[in-house]
Amino acid sequence: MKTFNSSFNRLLIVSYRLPFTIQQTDQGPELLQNSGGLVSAVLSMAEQMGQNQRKSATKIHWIGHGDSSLQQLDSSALENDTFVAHPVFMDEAVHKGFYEGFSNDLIWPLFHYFPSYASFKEHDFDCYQQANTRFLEELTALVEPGDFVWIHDFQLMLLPDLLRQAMPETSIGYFFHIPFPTYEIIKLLPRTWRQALIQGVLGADVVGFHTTDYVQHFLQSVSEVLDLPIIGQRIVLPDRSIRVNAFPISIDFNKFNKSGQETEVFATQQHYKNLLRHNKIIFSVDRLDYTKGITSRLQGYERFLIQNPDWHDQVTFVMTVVPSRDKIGQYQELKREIEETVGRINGLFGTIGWRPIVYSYRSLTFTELLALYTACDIALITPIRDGMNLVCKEFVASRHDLKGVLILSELAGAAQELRDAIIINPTDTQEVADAIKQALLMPAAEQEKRLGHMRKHLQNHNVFRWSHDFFTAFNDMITSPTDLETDLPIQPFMTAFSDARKRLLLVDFDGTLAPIVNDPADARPSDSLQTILVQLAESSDVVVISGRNRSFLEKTFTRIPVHLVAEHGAFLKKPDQPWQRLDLSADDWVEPVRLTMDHFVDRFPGSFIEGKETAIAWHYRMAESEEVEGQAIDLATQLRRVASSIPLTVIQGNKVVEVKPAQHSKGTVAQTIAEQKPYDFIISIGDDTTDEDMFRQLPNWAYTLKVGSGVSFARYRLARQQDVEALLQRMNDVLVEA
Ligand code: GDG
Repeated sequence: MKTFNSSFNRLLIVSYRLPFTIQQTDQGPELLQNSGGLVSAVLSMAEQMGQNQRKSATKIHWIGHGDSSLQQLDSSALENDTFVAHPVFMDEAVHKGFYEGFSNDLIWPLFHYFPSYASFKEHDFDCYQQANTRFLEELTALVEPGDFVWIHDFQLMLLPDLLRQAMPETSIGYFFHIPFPTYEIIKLLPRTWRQALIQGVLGADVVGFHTTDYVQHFLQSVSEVLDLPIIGQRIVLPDRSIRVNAFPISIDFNKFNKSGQETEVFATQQHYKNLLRHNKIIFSVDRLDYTKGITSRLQGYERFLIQNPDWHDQVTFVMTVVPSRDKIGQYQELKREIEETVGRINGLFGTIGWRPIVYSYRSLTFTELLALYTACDIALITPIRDGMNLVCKEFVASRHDLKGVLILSELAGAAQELRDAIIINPTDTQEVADAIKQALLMPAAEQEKRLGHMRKHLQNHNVFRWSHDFFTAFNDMITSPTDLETDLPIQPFMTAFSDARKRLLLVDFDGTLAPIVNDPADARPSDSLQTILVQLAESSDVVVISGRNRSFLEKTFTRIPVHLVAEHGAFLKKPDQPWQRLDLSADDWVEPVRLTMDHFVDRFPGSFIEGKETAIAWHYRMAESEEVEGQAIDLATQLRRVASSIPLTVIQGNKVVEVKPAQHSKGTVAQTIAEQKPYDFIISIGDDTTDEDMFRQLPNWAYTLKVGSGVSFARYRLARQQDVEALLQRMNDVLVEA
């Protein structure tokens, strides 16, 4: 394994909950760290960072919400040899709206695909913003140059960007522990909220999710909500990019493997087995939550009992529900429903000597938990939705005896990894019933084989690997920033370019060779790009293919020996030759179109009409009205009606609506040029809708590249306009070196 670059100064973890308890000792209160997976992962990560944990300067700092009981404590009580806890205090009402409201009553149900449970309250969003800002205040007082800040979970989605704005140079990681749902769900959030949440996350340098599905959902939302270019798994901003990846969280395998063999665990396990008269044991443990599928699990078990009377009195379902949020109506209702169902099933099937379900509503000690993991014959894990689910991984790791069967819902993130479980859909009660029967009858050799595979996987993919992989991704990201954001396979592309005998470069102008500017008259390629074009033109046919008129292009490229195509293919000019007119259509359509456009100029100050020789365009980049984008669509629709009787094309471009004869397009002209010589290398680059004609009509072996975001026919993508220059520069360098 590659070791983590120790160039970071300190590690700062930010999560809603602080993983500590304060223990009263003779010396006063002491900070005791809990033994959760995240704490173990963080400790191992600190080791990778080469921190000397004995030196107070390099302790791990953990920032999390602090309840009022911590407020009275002296700061020395919030520190031990390894950690310094930084409680974030906030107004009780703000905390309620932030945590109970926006986090637990909106994001939690929505992101677990329970939209009908989601409550959309503006006040809660205000509190969420305020609470994230409170976390920021704590961080800004603490963060020093060279620190690494790792932010966790859905309560703090705004924090990465808040921190980025306040301290732009900070190294920020973000990990999301719950599912990231499809865009159809994200769309249910008010526009400004969804923008704020996604923008918020993008403050990080690396964003991690449990599964590739969640990664894909997130990337789609980024593209839909913020319209940003995505290259592979990188989201590209003008000045930096963000890496998005799947990092499936895991457990400390050795801890569970070892604990499963401890004497105390073994004794408790034997005790349980005796109590249950050596019946087969089915086990489940979950926090009380509607996402966990507890009632459908009970229904599946009931169906199994109905269909398999021979198993009555032979099997016991030990079901533990851990108390959670039971002051809230919805959770009380769920608890009532669970308890009613348990009562009904026990009443229906139970006998004096046999209770089909042993139900408890409490939390288990670690020893009890391990005893049940190792005592049971079946672990029945059936969430309706779960980001990952660690219980199933812990069960597998505890089974050093290679006995037992895991039944796992396909809707838990863990199902992507634990393929040797019996995978079920929790709402299909027949499938659950069948799975229980299959598990009870599974031969020992098969149990061994399945558990063996899963244990091997978890041994290799433990929680230390999880944090290590996250940091490796982070390190790669910051140590090798790229000046060229593209998914083009650079090496083979450059070889094809330098080996070619006849090369053709077809390049759009606005948004491709020149950045988009407010006044179209001001657009020009940078001086360095002009030099590159001059050099490339020595070895290749370079064609600037634009919607601009002849005079603008001629003036802009006076001293550069490139071919010029004006007005989307209406005119062509070879270097040192006069213009050729390719468009021969009549222009009697122009006046009615101009009249329609005139109304829009009147309505939107700042917009104007550009009359070309063969086309007419309405530009509205400088119109400030909010409704202009919608009105541009209306104009295009009206013009299409006019165009239906004459062969015209209406183009909706970047802040422009343009009408031109349908006879020619960038596609027809690109095709004509490409066929004029025996080219063995063709590249075409463009950013706008009109460039799509070019991408579509060139031979399929041509390299077609779309600049920026949006769907495209192009085979590859360049993220930003500045990447065009970077690519052309590299192409030029290859020829110089050859
Ligand atoms: C989020 C995501 C994702 C449970 N009951 C008892 C007990 N536990 C321990 C288990 C396990 C942990 O709690 C539960 O882990 P989960 O993975 O199920 O869920 P969360 O941590 O609540 O939530 C989830 C996770 O983050 C990690 O990214 O997997 O999808 O929702 O470790 O052992 N421990 C003891 N007694 C109990 O009664 N001692």
